[in-house]
Amino acid sequence: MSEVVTLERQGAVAVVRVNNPPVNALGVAVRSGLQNSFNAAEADPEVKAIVLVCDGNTFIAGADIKEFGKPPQSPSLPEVVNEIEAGSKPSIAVIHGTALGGGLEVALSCHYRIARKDAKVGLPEVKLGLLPGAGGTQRLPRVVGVEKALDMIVSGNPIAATEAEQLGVVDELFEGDLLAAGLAFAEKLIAEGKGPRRTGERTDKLEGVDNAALVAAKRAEIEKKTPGLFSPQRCVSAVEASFTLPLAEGLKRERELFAECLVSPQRAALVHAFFTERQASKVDGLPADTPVRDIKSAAVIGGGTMGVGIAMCFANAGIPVKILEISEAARDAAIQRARDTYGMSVKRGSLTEAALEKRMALVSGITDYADLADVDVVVEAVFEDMGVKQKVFEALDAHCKPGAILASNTSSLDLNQIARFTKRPEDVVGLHFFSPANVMRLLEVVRGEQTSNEVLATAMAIGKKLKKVAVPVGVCDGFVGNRMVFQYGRESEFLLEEGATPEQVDAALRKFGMAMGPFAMRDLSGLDIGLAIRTRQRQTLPAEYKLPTILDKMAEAGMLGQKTGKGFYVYEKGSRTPLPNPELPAILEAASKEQGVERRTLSDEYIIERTMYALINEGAKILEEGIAQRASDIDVIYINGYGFPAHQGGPMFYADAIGLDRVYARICEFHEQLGAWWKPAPLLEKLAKEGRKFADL
Ligand code: 3H9
Repeated sequence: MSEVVTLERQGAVAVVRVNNPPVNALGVAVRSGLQNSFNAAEADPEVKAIVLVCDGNTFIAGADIKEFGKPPQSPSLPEVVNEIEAGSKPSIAVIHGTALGGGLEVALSCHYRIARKDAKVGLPEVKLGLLPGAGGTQRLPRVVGVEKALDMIVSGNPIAATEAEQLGVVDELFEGDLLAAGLAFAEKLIAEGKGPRRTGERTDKLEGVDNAALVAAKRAEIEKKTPGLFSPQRCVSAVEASFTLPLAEGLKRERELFAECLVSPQRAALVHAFFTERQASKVDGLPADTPVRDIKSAAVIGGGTMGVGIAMCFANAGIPVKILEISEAARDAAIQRARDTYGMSVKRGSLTEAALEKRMALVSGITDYADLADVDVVVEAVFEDMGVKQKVFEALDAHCKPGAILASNTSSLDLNQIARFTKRPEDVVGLHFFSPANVMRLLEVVRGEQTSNEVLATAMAIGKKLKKVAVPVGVCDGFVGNRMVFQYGRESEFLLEEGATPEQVDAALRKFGMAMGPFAMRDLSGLDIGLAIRTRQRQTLPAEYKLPTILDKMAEAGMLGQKTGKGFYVYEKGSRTPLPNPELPAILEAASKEQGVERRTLSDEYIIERTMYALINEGAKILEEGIAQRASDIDVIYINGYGFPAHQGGPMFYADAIGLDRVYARICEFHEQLGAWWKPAPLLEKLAKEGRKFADL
C-alpha cells in the first residue's frame, strides 16, 4: 500500500489517513492509496465504519494540479469516489483546513461529513478554467439544491464550516482533535445502526424547484459578467445534468465537459497563473536559511491616500502601525481617513463595527520622528520628489533603531540614491504598493544594489504577512509594472491620435479580458497624474521618441477625469458611469492634425496588437536587464496589479502562446512603420530566431 495513504483499525472503525504534504493533493499515489484502503476496509469483516482523516494543515485541497495536461494515470478520481460512495459500510470524512475541489468531491462521496469549526469547503475548479470533474456538479446540487450549487461552483468561492453545516454539506462541527472527533462520530453511527447514506441516491433537493429557470438566470448572469470565460457556462451545463439526467449519465456528461475545459487554452493560462504566483515569492540566489527579522510594529511616513492604505494593510495583519504627518491637523485627518475607509467596509457589510474598532486600535498618529525609535519597519509614502525623500530618509536614519527596515514606496525614483541618504543602505528596500494599497494584492519588493539578503527576505515575509502577492524586482525607472504600463498607455494614446475612440479602445481591451480599458482607468486615476514625468521625458528623450500629446491637452483644458466630472468620458454628478464626452472628437481631430496623422479606421485586433506587443517588447527588455527574475514574475505583476486577465496568463505567457516568431515579426513591422519606440528587444529577437519561448529561460 502507498505510504501517502495508510489504513489502521481502531476497534470496529477503519481509519484511512492521507499524508501527502503540502496540501494532500490527489496525485496518483493518493488516488490508488484511497482505493486500496477503502477496498481493504470494505473486505475486513471486523470493520463497521470507515473514517477518512488527513495529516498536516488541511484536508485534501483538490486534484494534483501538476498532473493536468499530462497523460492520465489510473485509477481516475471519478472511479475512486464512485467506489467510496458505493461502499456498504458508513464512511465519514473528517474535514479540517480546506476541503477543496477533488477534496470536497471525495468528502461528498463519503456517507457523512464532519468539519472542524474553522474549516472551509468549496469547489474552486472554475478559477483554474475547469469544472468539478469527480462528481461535484452532480452531488453538490443533491445536497444543497441547484441554486446554491450553481453559486458555489460558478464563483469557485469556498464557504465557512458554519454555513456548510447550515446547508447540510457537513453533518456536525467539532473543535479539537480530528481523529477523536471522527471516531466518536463513527461509534455513534455504529451504535445507532446507521448504514451508508449515499449522496448520489438523493433527489429531494432537486425536486419542487424551477431548476431550469435558475440555470437560465445563471447563464444570463455569466454572459453579462464574464462573457469571455470558457469554463463557467460549462459548469452550468454540468449542474443542469444533475436534474435532467440520472446520476450515471450526469456523471458522464460532467466528464465530457471537464475534458473540454482540460484542453482549453484558458485552463493552461489559469494554472500557469496559479503556480507562478507561488513561484514569484521565491527569490533566486537567496539562501533558504537567510534569517528573517521579527516585525512586530510598523510606521508609515505620510498620511495621504497611499500612506493610509499602507497603514491599513499592517493593521489588517494585526501589526500596530504609526502614521507620521507634519502637523497635528494632517495627522488627525490621516487617522480619520483610515476610520472612514474602514467605515465604508462596514457599510458594505464586509467588516463588523467591532473589527473596525479592533483595527483602529492598532493605528496611531504621530508628528515627531523621535516616536519612531522603537518600530521594526518604516514605509515612506511621501511626495515623489527626491529632495523630500532625502529629508525623510535622513530623519529615519537619525531616529530609527539599528536593524529597523527603512522602506520606500517610491514608484519611479532611484532607490539606490534614496538608500545613500542613510548610513545603512543595506537596510533600505522598496515596498511599492499599488493604489488603493489596502485593496490591491500586488507588492513590488525593490531590491537596491546594497539591500542585504536579510532585509530582502524580511521584506518578502512582510508581503506574505500582509497577504500581498510580493514579487522581487530590481531598480529602474518605474520598476516592472509602471515601466511596462507606460508603453501600453503611450500606444493607447497614439491609437486615439490615429483614428480610434476611447470607447473603441476600452471595449477592445475589455473584450480581451482587461478589468478596465486604459481610458476609463486614466479617468479614474486622473489625467494630471504623470504630467511631471511626461514633461521630464520630453526634455530628456532623444528626438526620435515622440510622445502623444492628447493627455496634456485635456489636462490643460481642465479635463482631469472623474475628479472633474470630465475626461475621456463625462460623468454625471455622483456617478461613475462613463458617458461619451461630446467635446472629445474635436480635440482628437486637432491632435491628429498636429501630429500630421490622417485619421483612419482601426480594427480591434490591431488595437490589441499595438497595446499588448508594446507590453511584451518592454517585458523582454526588463528580463534581459535582470529587473525581473523570470518572465512569469512579470505575468504575476500584470495580473495582480494591472487587471490583466488571468485566463490569458499574463503578457509573457500570452506572447509564448502566440509564438515569439510571430510577435517578433509584427514588432519589426511596427518598428518600420511607427519608429523608435518599437525597436525590438534583443532578447525577443534571439528567442524568436531560436524558436524558443520566454518560459524556456
Ligand atoms: C480539482 O480538484 C479537479 C477535480 O474536480 C477533478 C479531477 C478529476 N495541486 O497556496 P499555497 C501547492 S482542481 C498541487 O502557498 P496556502 C502550491 O503550489 C484543484 N499543488 O498554501 C504550493 O507549492 P510550493 C482544486 C498544490 O496555505 C504549496 O502547495 N483545488 C495544490 O496559502 C502550498 O500552497 C484548488 O484549486 C494542488 N491542488 O493555501 C486548490 N494546491 O510550496 C488550490 C496547492 O512548491 N490550492 N499546491 O510553492 C489552494 O487554494 C491553496 O493552495 C490552499 C493552501 C488554500 C489549499
